[in-house]
Amino acid sequence: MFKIRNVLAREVIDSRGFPTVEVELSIDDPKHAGETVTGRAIVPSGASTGEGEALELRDGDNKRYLGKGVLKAVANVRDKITPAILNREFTLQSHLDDMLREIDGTPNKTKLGANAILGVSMAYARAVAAAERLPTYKSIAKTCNSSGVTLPVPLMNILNGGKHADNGLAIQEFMIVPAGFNRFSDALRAGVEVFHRLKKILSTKGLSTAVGDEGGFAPIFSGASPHEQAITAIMQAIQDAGYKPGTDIFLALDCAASEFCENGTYNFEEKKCTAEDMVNIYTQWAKTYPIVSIEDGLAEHDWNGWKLFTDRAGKQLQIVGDDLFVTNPTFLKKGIDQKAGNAVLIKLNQIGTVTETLETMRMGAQAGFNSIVSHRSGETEDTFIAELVVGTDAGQIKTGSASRTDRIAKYNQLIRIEEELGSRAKFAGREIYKRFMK
Ligand code: 2PG
Ligand code: MG
Repeated sequence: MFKIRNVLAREVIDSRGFPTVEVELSIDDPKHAGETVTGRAIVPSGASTGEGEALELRDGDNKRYLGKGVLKAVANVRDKITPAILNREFTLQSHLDDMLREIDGTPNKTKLGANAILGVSMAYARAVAAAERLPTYKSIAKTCNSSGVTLPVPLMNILNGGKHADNGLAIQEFMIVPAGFNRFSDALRAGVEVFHRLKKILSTKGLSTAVGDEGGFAPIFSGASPHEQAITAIMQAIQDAGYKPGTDIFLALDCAASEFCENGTYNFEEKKCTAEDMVNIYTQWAKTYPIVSIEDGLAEHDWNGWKLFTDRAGKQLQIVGDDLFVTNPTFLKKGIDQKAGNAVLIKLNQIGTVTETLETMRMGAQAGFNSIVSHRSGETEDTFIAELVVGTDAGQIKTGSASRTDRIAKYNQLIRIEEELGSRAKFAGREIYKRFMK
């Protein structure tokens, strides 16, 4: 039983310079009567958001932060949530989260805002961990009955396009997947080395080495097939760093295809493409390059396209639903039933509570779907997702490139966790993709 003693919310700034919600929540310290322990959390924010995501409440007051202030969400924590939970006792995370959902009362958290609700939910998880004298990942592992010792394969977005850059690439994320290592820290080192090699390659070609929202480079490739130019530059970088593509390091894409799909037609490299054209492009690439995972290859309403892609390539590729599932059990169930996708991207703020996030992951696991715990393009120093990915043994994390502290903070926390776990730490490694590698 944890009694809530204090809740504080404030407006802070994220990695894109936009406001977001931070919450501090204190509960009674079970070890010292009369004292409290506090958990703190900051909510992230997306740019290529799925339509089905829970509401991110913004003020719309153009006199402050171009309308993007979150004072309404902060006020909702202070005036609506706090009075309902203060001095109440909760045994489980789900009890608090159920109550938060009840106070809101809408399916998409439109009354209070998912940013208000999630801030409280994550801060509570952290406070409970503090009360239990456990690191947050261990406390999460207790909540979901997992071993909590699996370090994830990092999906590192070293080349940015789409809505996260200004370079004309339709595809949003070109990721390296250093899965062929024995330890997380070795995988991360390899990924970072490839990032530096890529920088050299791009600057030798006279291309920009400025970075996009997630810390990956955002060069403008001119001429035909800019996407394949991006992929071959990365392949070269892997080799230059002394690693073997397809053995040590694999590739992954997040196409974020909803962003370049208009009325069922995909605007791709100056052509109008059907879903089948896109599936053909992806499967061709997957034959040529060591791609293990493709996220949002089709748009969020294109269920037929998703089914076609999964039918054609679901045995060779991890096919990840982000905008399609929005971490929501209802959409994920539809995907499982219709055989659309075989993996789910997990973003806490798409659904708005820790409990519902865990529920989506559990549902995915039961159906044989992989889960990839993910950052948002607008991030902060908060490292909750590093704790979540280890605590749930999910095995994969997508948290950006090898630059920008908002991304690196998560990797550094994973380094600390790996060290703390010592010989108990297991790196998820190639095992995660084994079923796609026959
Ligand atoms: C995505 C994410 C994170 P955003 O599409 O997967 O990389 O981007 O947060 O902008 O939705
Ligand atoms: Mg995505």
